Amino acid sequence: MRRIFGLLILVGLSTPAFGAPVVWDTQVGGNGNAYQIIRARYITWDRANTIAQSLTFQGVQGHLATIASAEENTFVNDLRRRSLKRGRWFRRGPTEVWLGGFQSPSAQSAIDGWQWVNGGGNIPGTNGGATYTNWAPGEPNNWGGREDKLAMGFRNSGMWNDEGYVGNIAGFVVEYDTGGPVKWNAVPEPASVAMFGLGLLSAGYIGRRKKKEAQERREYEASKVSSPWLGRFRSQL
Ligand SMILES: [Ca+2]
Ligand SMILES: [Ca+2]
Ligand SMILES: [Ca+2]
Repeated sequence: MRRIFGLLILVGLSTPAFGAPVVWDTQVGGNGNAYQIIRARYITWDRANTIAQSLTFQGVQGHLATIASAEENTFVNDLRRRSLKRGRWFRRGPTEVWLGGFQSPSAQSAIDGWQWVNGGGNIPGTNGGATYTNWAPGEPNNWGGREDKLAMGFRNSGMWNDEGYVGNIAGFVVEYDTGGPVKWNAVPEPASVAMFGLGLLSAGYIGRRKKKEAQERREYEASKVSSPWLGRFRSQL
């Protein structure tokens, strides 16, 4: 069995697929950064982290993606879905991709000690605070006592999972800070009437994104009810 799994790893890693970086355009409320999904089944977080830092786009060094808002999460998750859908075995294959989040080895519980790479600061271990997070219900759960890296794509949703099993991993997300200095959870300060109008527009945009995320969460909850047999496995995710 172990041998078969090893073979699967070799097959998976022998066909890495580097999607082209896609810019999150400031014209549509983005931050100007570029994001790239790299399909590499069963890759470890450490390896993905090293590869991400070795890549450049428009002269800017990459890093595993850091998510500071619901809008950024939606943009990256849409990329993930589009990228993985092209994979022939997607429906049966893993759906999670590594993000640039990890947990300190000295953490005392499942929710403690999470932080972003690239100087992104702490990641709260629970949803609903001032700092954006999108943990799936019940996550992070430190399943098996060995989950200390952050993945997106939990059951093919945009929600996050603390992950430690590469069998669930389809690849990773690289971000390039081509939009300039990183602004963490930046709140726009309207400086003029024009800016105010822009603010109203982006408020509508944010509202739609939040709606979409809420919808996704409802679908997730509904899927739990309609697939009772999944209950046996869900706790392992
Ligand atoms: Ca980011
Ligand atoms: Ca953990
Ligand atoms: Ca978990």
